[in-house]
Amino acid sequence: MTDTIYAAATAAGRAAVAVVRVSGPCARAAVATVAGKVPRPRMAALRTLRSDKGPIDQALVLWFPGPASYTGEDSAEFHVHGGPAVVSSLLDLLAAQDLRLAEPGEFTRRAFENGKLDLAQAEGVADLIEAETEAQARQALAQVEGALGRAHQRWRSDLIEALANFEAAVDFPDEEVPAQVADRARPYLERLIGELHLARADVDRGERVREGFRIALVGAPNAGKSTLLNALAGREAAIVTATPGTTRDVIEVPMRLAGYKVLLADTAGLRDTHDEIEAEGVRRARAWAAGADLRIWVVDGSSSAIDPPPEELTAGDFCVINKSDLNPGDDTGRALVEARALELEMHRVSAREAAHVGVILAALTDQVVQRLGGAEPPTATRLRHKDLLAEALSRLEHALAVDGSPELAAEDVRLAGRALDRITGRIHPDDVLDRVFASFCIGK
Ligand SMILES: Nc1nc2c(ncn2[C@@H]2O[C@H](COP(=O)(O)OP(=O)(O)O)[C@@H](O)[C@H]2O)c(=O)[nH]1
Ligand SMILES: [Mg+2]
Repeated sequence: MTDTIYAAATAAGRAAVAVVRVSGPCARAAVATVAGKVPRPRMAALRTLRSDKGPIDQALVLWFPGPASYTGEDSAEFHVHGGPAVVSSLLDLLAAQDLRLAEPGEFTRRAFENGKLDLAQAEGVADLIEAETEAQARQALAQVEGALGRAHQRWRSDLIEALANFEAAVDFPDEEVPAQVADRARPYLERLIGELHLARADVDRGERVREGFRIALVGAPNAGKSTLLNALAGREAAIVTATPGTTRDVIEVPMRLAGYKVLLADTAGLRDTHDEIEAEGVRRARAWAAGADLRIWVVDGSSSAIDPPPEELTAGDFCVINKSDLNPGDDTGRALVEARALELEMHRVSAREAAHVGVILAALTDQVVQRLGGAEPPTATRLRHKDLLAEALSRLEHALAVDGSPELAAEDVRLAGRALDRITGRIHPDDVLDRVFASFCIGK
């Protein structure tokens, strides 16, 4: 028989209310022992919780008989006063019965195993708990509501049509007809391949929304990168000095722009150096910049010797000519020409002027919204999804390519279907499940 599990669903510490949940075959007995009369299903009831030493608390008790519960099993919730002593007395009381403390994510894992949600929805639950920004929450909620599962249903019906045609071709006795029958699979495969390509491309957007859009400040020492970072972040996150080579580590500052999570990074000034520590800083700066979604090349507009643009820059990145409060240096014109050739978005500012910094902030916000926004949140949002989409795509493209052999094509389509099934967990290797649910907190 399955264990009955319990855990605090709310974070530890002092709070107005804490929620303790129980799920499994002994849930009803646990409620009866702790709270006396079991409340009517799904109706909150005020009960005094008691141990054999006396009353513990007055609590709201909810009883959810399975299968119409979150986990699909008999479950219950105790809403108690959120003091650490009350919560720990209740947990002790449950432990003294035949109940076991839940593993991280075990409630949701049971919900998955009882068919209450698919694996992508369970991942959405974890993302919703982690969500710090509106965009993250919107995307996670779409996933909890089964957006990926619905896409999977559509993909499956195309797969089944294609497979049926290949199999009919295999079974055809007449030598001439199979090719024509197999040809009927083609439009289904082509449509499916198109959709999977779109979904795979969208994973990058989904990942950025989840993990944060990465913006790197790069440029020569003393250009004003740290000053600009502090001004954009609205706090002194990085040290600013007149000594070139002050910033050595990558300093990441999380920000929120238009409801999206953004990571803004200050990096070591790019220059050749014999200082071992600074050289490592330059290496890290370049690596971070190369992996970023947007780079801001900061140039000291008062300098008479400006280094050529860093190699990591790509079209659409920003070029900020800084220190506009000082006289322009002899080299500024050349930097402008080079930036234009690279199709960078140009801004001439002083990082010390709040109004100028506001302009940069607005321009960055535009970029983030342009690149991450969209009418619909992305359906596939994780590397796990992307890998499986890529596997399905390569099978399907192979199926289209193996001309004249419906047997081989049918096998490819079947393997593609298996890859897609693993996205929603219709087929679920245990190690994948362990990994997905291990990222949860206890009590969810
Ligand atoms: N006049 C002027 N000085 C600036 C401006 N921005 C930064 N600085 C100064 O330039 C020096 C180097 O700035 P810092 O932010 O440490 O440059 P980093 O090496 O690129 O991080 C510091 O003394 C700053 O105060 C600006 O817009 N105008
Ligand atoms: Mg610096």
